[in-house]
Amino acid sequence: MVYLEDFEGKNVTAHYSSFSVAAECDGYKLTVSGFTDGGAGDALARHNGMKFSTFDKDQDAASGENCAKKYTGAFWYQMCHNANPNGVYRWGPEGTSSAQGVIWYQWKGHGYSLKTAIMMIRPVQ
Ligand SMILES: [Ca+2]
Repeated sequence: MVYLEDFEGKNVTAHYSSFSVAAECDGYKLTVSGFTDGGAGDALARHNGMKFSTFDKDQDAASGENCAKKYTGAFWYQMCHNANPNGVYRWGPEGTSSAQGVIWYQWKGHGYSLKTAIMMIRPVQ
């Protein structure tokens, strides 16, 4: 479950019935499915099947740029993201530094940095 809060006191969730991360030799590839909307929208769909990228390990789908550097985060970047939970903490509307903050695009767009973003994972029973 992904739990998100904005600076206006609202909170939403996104649930996924399956979430797994592959081994280092597979680039920590993300496999996520079974979305149920709790108001947040499905930002992770775009990231399904992507490897995990950091500023010094570019494994994204964008040739010619480093998404982790460009968006000051580390994530399963594609070209580049609908979610950036490891981005810079920017206290809400971002202005010109769009999409570098704590972003969940399907809820607040690329220009709003969230107050809280928590990803909670538990083993399947
Ligand atoms: Ca790249």
